[in-house]
Amino acid sequence: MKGIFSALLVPFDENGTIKEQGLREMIRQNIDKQKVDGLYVNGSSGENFMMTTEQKKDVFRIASEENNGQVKLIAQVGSINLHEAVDLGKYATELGYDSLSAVTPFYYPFSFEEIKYYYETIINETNNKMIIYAIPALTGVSMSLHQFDDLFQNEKVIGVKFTDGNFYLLERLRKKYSNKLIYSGFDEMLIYGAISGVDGAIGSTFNINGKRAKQILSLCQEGNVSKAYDIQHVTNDLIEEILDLGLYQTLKEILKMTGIDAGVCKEPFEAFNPDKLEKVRKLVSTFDL
Ligand code: HMN
Repeated sequence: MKGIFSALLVPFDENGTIKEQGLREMIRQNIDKQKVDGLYVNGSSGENFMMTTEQKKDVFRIASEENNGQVKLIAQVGSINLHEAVDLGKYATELGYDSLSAVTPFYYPFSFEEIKYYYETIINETNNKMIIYAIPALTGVSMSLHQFDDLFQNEKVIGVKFTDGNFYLLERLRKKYSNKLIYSGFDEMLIYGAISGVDGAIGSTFNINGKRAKQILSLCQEGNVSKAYDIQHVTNDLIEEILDLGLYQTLKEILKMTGIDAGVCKEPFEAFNPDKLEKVRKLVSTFDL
C-alpha cells in the first residue's frame, strides 16, 4: 500500500454522464504510462461529491475491472450521508478494494465524537480497513494530534491521507505511528512530506506527472534531497501553470492531447476556455507529458 497513488480523474460528457471508455483509458495510462503504485478512486479529483450513488458505484466497478489486480486500489466512500458511505463501502469491499478511505464529514460543524462515530460505523458495517482523509482546507475539519491518537486506536484505521500543510503535525504523527500509513496529499508539497518520511502520496496531478512524483519520493527515501528538489521545482513549474489555468479542466485537456478521451468536468465547474489551448499544448511539450 506504499508509493504513488493517482487520485483518479473521471471523464464526463457535457450532460455529466461518465465516459466509460475514456475512464478505462485513464486507468490504463495511469498504470501503463505513469507507472503508479495504486489508484485512489472517487476522491475530490474524481468529482465524487457531484456524482449520484450509481455513478460512484460505476466508477468503483470500472476501475476494479480495468485494473484487474495490477495495482492497489483505495475506495474513497466518504459522504455526509453516512448511509451512502456505508453502502459504497460495502460495494467497494465486495469488489475487493484493498482499503476504504473516507473524507471527514463536512458542511455541518460535526463534533469530534460525531466524526469518530462516522468512521466507526463505516468500519464496523463494512469490516474493511480505513484511511482517514484529512483535507482541512476544503472541509474545515482540522484534527489535533490527540484526535488522531483516538482514531488510530482502532486497528482497522490503517492510515491517513494528509492533505495539509501542517508539517509539525505530520512530523508528530510520523514519529508516533511508524505502523500507520501516511500519504502526502498536496502534490506541490510532496518533497516536504517525503522528507518527513511519508509512506506515499495521493494526488490529482499524478494522472499526468506520476513519473516525476515517483522520483521525488524515491530520491528522498535514498537521502538525495537536492536531486529531489530539482524535480520538485520542475513539477511545481508545471503545477503552478495548471492551477492558473484551472486544475481539473487543465488536467483533462492535457490528457486529451495525449490521446485519452478525458471528457469535461461536471457542472457547475466551468468549461475549459479554448483560447487557452495553446498554453496547454506548450505544457505538454515543455514537460514531456
Ligand atoms: C482526491 O481526493 O482526489 C485527492 O487525493 C486530493 C489531492 O490531495 C488533491 N487535492 C485536491 O484536488 C483538492 C491534490 O492532488 C491537488 O489537486 C494538487 O496538490 C494540486 O493542488
